[in-house]
Amino acid sequence: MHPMLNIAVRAARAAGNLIARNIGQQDTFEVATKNKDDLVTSIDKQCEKVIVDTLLKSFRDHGIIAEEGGVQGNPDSEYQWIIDPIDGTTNFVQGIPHCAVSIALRHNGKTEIGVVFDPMANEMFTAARGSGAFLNGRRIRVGSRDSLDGAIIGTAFPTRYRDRMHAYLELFSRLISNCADVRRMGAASLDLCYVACGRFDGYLEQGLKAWDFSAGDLILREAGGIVTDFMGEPNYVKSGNVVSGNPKVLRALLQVCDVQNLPAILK
Ligand code: 2AM
Ligand code: CA
Ligand code: CA
Ligand code: CA
Repeated sequence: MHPMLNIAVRAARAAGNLIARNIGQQDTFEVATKNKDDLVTSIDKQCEKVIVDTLLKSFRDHGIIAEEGGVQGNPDSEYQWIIDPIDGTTNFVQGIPHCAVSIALRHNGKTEIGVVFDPMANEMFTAARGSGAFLNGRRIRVGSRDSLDGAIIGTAFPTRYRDRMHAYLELFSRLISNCADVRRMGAASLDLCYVACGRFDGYLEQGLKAWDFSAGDLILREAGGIVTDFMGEPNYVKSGNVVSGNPKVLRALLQVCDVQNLPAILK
């Protein structure tokens, strides 16, 4: 295994143990609200610390961009780790066993390593660029569906950007009339991994941050998937607006998005 991937996996497991021991135990941790509906708990911070400590112990000169603690380590390094200590904090607080640790490594801006660990399912999704994607050490691939017929599509409401809700719901209405059904699971990193291993046929969500999608994005692309923004362009890295699937499902989802008539607010 890629030596840096190995250490990222170790960091993800350490944080995952903390998640598994505390999930839903609201009397054992503190919950604060960052901004409306965006929760952070003392366990998010503990998870982030164990990840950052593990990475910086091995890679003293690397930089860190983490959801809760922001920029740490060396901000000028070619190597930057992007960390979401608990993706799906709302699920974690509520005791809904669907959340993950997400760790990605960018080298000169390009994602080289991705790790997404679901401690409740004990599922470790990993990828190193050019070497394929794996679930608990077994190679994974996107599904083979060639249209939205029968397709299960992951999505989420744009709770970060409530002003987009109306436009999103119109798109959602077109989506649900064109596929078999949708799932709204609440952890973006796992949504991407579920497409990567064929559990979902596609996934779309608006307004993600780098720590939500960076690891899952690499895992999905290494599994044969494609990720674009709602226009079919690679600009999702900046906008955080993500549409994904195997190449055929992606094309069908972009048709549902209807680029020509896509409301400006969703671009
Ligand atoms: P988080 O738990 O790390 O904040 C759910 O659709 C996804 O969006 C999760 O990955 C979650 O990540 C994030 N999320 C959900 N609600 C959010 C909110 N109000 N503000 C910011 N991020 C949110
Ligand atoms: Ca959050
Ligand atoms: Ca997140
Ligand atoms: Ca988080």
